[in-house]
This record gives sequence, C-alpha cells and structure tokens, in this order.
Amino acid sequence: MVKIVRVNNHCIRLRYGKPIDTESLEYDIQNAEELQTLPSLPLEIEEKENTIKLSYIMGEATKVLGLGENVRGMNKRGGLYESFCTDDPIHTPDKKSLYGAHNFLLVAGDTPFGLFIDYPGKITYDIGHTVHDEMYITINDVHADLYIFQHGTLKELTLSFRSLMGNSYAAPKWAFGYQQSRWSYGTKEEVDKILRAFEVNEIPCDAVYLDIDYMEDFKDFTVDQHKFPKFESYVRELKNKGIRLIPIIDAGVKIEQGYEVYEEGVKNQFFCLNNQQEPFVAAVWPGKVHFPDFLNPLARRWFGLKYKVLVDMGIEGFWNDMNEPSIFYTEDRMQSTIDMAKQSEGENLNIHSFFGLTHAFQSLFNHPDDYKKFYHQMEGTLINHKSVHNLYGYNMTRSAAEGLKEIDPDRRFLLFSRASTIGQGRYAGIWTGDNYSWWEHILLNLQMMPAINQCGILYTGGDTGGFSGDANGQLLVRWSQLSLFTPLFRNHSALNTRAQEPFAFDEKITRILKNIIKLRYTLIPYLYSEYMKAVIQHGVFFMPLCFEYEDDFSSEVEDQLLVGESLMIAPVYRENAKGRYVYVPEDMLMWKAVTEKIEKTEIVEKGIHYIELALEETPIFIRKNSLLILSKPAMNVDNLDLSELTVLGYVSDEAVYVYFDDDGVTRNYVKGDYAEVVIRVVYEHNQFAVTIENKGNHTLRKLHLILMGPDGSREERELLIDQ
Ligand code: MIG
Repeated sequence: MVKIVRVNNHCIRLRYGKPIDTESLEYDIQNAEELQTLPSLPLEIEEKENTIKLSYIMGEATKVLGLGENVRGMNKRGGLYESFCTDDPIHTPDKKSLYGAHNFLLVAGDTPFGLFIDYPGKITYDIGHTVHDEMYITINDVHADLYIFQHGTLKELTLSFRSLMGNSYAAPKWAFGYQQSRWSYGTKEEVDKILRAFEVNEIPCDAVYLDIDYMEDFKDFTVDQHKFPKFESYVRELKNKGIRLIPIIDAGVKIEQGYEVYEEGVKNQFFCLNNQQEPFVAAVWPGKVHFPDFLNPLARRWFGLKYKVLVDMGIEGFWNDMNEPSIFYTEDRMQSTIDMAKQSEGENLNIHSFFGLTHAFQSLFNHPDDYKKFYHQMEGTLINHKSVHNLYGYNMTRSAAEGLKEIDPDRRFLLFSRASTIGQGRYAGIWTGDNYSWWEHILLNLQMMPAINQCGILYTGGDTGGFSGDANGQLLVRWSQLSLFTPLFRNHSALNTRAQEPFAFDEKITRILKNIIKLRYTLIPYLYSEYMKAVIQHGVFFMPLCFEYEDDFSSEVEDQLLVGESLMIAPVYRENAKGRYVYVPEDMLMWKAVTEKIEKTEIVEKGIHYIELALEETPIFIRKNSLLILSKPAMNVDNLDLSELTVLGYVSDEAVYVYFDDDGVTRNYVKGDYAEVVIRVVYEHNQFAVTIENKGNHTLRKLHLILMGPDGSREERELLIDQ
C-alpha cells in the first residue's frame, strides 16, 4: 500500500507501509496535500517479495550524481553501492559503502529528477553496473518513505530537498582556521612541541586534536592526569594563545567496575541490549565495551550531558568517532574462529582451508551478522539494530549537539562525526574518515564534497595529507591546495605513519605550506560568509559545475568545483604534475596564488586550457561578474582584522556580493543578529562604479578594491565605509 502526499512544488512523498520515523527531515507535513491518484513518476517502483525495488532506464547521456560520502566519481554511473555506515579504512573504488548513509540521488537525464529514500537499514544501488543503461535500487523492506523531486534544474531540486531538512549546523568561526591533528599527540609535552614548531615557523593554527590516547584507558570523558597534568589550566592557557584543544569521543563505553559512565549506563538500561535483554558486549578500543543506545531519547540525553566534564574544563570542540558503530569483534565469533584455528592445527592447509581460516579472522571486524545481535529501545519496543543501523552515528552526534546546547545554550561548539546520515547536518559536520596518503584520494575528496553538501552536511573536509600511509611533501602541498577551500581544513594522520605536520618535510615545503595556510586566513571572510549564507538560506557551499552552467561539457567535469557563489577551483591532484587542464565555462579571472599578495592574475577565456602550476601556485578562478573578499592573514581566527578588507573582482556588467558576518561565537545569528554588507560594482562606459550598503553591525571600515573588467581594464581604489 502506498500513500502519496505533495510536500512542496517540487516534491511528492510516497509512503510504503509504516516506516520508522528517522527524523531525517524536518518539515511541516500538516499542510501537505494528500494525492488520491498516483502522479506520473520518473521511475518504476515495485513491491516484490518483501522488498521495494526501484528501476530506471538511463539514456546514453544520463548522469547520476549524489550518494553523499561514497567512493568513485561524481557521476555514480557504472558502480554498485550500498548505504550501510561502515568503518572501512581502505577507500578503494570497489568498495560499496563508507561511513555515511546518504540516500539522495540526482538523475541528470532528459528530465532531471531527485530521489531521497528515507529508510535507516541497508539499501543497494546498481547504477548501470550490471547493465549499462539500467539502474536498480533495492530496499530489503516494505516500510519506507520515498521522496521524489521533479520539475526543476539540478540546483533547484537540491535546494528543494535542502529546504526540508531544517537549519544546518553552524560551526564557530574559529573552526575555519587551520587545524592540526595526529593519532596521537598523546601527552602535554607532545602538544607543546608541535605548538612550538608552529610558533617558530610562524605558521597560523587554531586547533590541535587529542586522539584516543588523552583518555585513561580509552574511557570516554576521562583525561589521563599523567599525560595531561592540570588539564583544565592547560586548556585555558592554550586558549589564551588562540589554540583550542579538540578531544575525540568514541561510541563504545568501556566495561569497567567503578567507571561512572559504565555504571550509570547499566543501571538505567542506557546500553543496547542483546537477545537476553542484557547489555550487548562488543570489543573496540578499550577492549570490551557497551554501546550507548542513542536511539533511546533518555540515553541520548544522558550521554550528551556527559560532555559537560570537558566543557567545564574549557573545551569548545569535539570529534565523534567509531560511531557506525565499528566493531572489532564479538566474543562468540572470536571463540568460534579460535576453535576453527585449533581444529586446523597440525593440518596440511591447502589454498582453500588456509584462506578460509585467514578470512575468518579478517571478517571478525565489522561482521554484518554482528549488527543483528543487538537491540534498541524505541518507544517502548525493542528494535533490531540491523534495521536502523544508519541512525546510530547520527543519533550519537545528535546526543552531543543537544547535550552541548543544554550545557552552554549560547555557544557554538565545533562538532563533527565520522558516521552520518541525512538529517545529521542539523547537528554537526563530518570528516571523511580514514583516507590514504594517495594522490587518488585528493580527487576522491574533491568529488565527495558537493554530494555531501546536497545532504545538508555543510561543515566537512578530509584528512589533509592522508590518514594511512606516508605522505611526501608534494602530496601534502597539493592536498592542502584543495583543503584551503573546505570548511574543515585539518591535517591528520595515523599512528605509525610518517610525520606530516607542515614543518615535517624540507624547508621549501614548509615555506609553501606556510603560505597556503596564511592564504587560508586571507580567504576566511569569503569562506565564512558563503558558509553562513548556505546555513541560513538552506543552500550549499560546494557545487559541481553543472549546477550553474548548462553546457554539455560542464556536466562532464569531475575534478573542479564551485565554492560559494564567486569561485571555481581546479586543484592539481597528480604526482609530479606541473599543471593541469582546466575547463573554464565562462571568462574568468584566474589568480595563481602563492601568498596572500594579489599577483599573477589574468583573465582566462571560456574554453579548455592547460594551466601551468608550479608547486607553490594555487589556482583560484573568480567567476565573471563576481567578487572575492579577502582579509590580511593572522596567526589565528581570533586575531583576524576584519576592519580592512580587499575585494578582488572581475566585472563585465555588474557584480553584487553580500558579505555576511556575525560574532562567530554565539547562536545570535538565528535571531537575525548579523551583518550584511552589500557590495555592488557596475562596469559601464569603461568605468567602475562602486556602492556599498550596510545592514546590521559590522566592523568593516575600509575596502581596498582591485577590479578587472573586460578588455584589460584594471583599477584599484580605496573606499571608506560609513557606519
Ligand atoms: O580505528 O582514534 O577515523 O581519525 O585517528 C581507528 C584513532 C580509530 C579512527 C579515526 C581516526 C582516528 C583513529 N580512529
């Protein structure tokens, strides 16, 4: 049985059975009109053998964008995918699922449409993998909500979807600064050593991360006093220098008598249960753990308020890890695997039995059947984990966000998660997990960004330089030239890998990275303004070219992005490359940025160009009739001087830029407490005319304009801003 409602001009919802309320979307269903007849649909939907199957025949030129955080290119055609939040640290193209479950697709055929499947268990996608022209989607259930978006461009359909999600999370402004991480800076001495190197090299930095080793025996909400004596005063001492410490919080709670979180959780039945209704045991970092039942609202609130211990010590940001949840092993599976090994002791193992045995050990990690072994308490009933798997990390993050809001209602905390699903963007951002120091992963990182944004998750970025494996200086530089534009710009790497801080290579690399990081601070007024407008207006920060340019070629471009309304980026992602081909979809102003100084600019005409790019050059393209706003660099965001800004523009007719700013610290922007400066530049009769209009309180006093027009005209002027 299907029930159909019209949600808005672009969207209808088809409800099959009685789906679980995932709370992925947040819109007013009261006014939605119920439709009595099935409208014509762009794809076939069939209920069959306890599944819902969707199928669609793709035209030769049809492209399929979306699926958020996943492997392969922007166009998902040709691949098999699953949505099942998975801790898989090796992001090769044959994988089907990473940490997020992002069931949103944009089908760009003759008549574009969008599809969101609101269902929290596993969904499989065959997008032209088995048969080139055919797309099949299978939901192994008869309860699901399908949202279909029609009658608009790809951008309009995305914005329509975004409007159903509620307000996105707004990171504090300091979280747009450069951030340094490592598994682990495990003691105060190590953190101090790193910070000294930043100071000596005069490299700006806003945050240093604490990975699992800051805890006592990997117990959440504890700090090892031997490794970090007088933690509270240390946190405050660093904050006075403009540095925030960001501790990690893991999903698994260590089983240990006397450990408060464990004891309270057991007492109140706040942990997931096994089929005997006892707390379910899995093993992760600390050894045996219980998983908080984040789907139970009482448990969610309880865990969220635990962050207070660290907030009271001055902590303003957290990263939530291992919340797919990742399971190293379960006891019974370990036992049967050991039994199997014992049985084969002394045997003459052949190719089958040997690989059978090693496979059994390898598949202890995140075994699919282990996700069937535990239950959540939702509205008084027990629900098997497997059918709601994709809601786990989302609700852990929600727990943190709601807890932090209760603990300190006004403050914006930095918060991001590894696992996620659609809806989580209201509470936090994500990072893209354990990538590798592989050149391919720069491109993969770029390709995920717009798809993640389509799902309402705006604060995002990858482990710059790569998590696993050893980076070289060149890789880190090129990767940083991408991360320069991601809201989260964090260098992170794994245990036992080569050091990859900006000063870990040679002098030349240090100098280049220092310039890139300083350039980041120069770009913060623009990046933050574009990010906050996307938050407030339910927009996106990253877009593929085809959202703005309708020519056929733009829809083919898989290695360039639009960043906010003014910029296009085209980073180098091949080792030893001295440049790259760039498709310029309209005349643009290219800036080969080396430092924050505006040099090496030129107008590039629409077309395909080979652009030479020395290692230290970051290509930044300013779109026609667009403005880029820049500040002077600073050693951290708190010290950015926003009273004097530079505007770099390329104007052939008229450019209007709305520069957003607010305190960057509180939630007052929600009440409209923010400033907008409207900068308008008109080019007429070979002259530029500039007007400024202010709304709200802002700190801007002076603008330095560098304007380029068609036929080589260029002008610089200063403008004092009236208050
Ligand atoms: O299984 O806390 O993705 O960023 O450094 C490894 C240690 C657990 C995985 C995270 C990574 C983090 C690491 N964690």
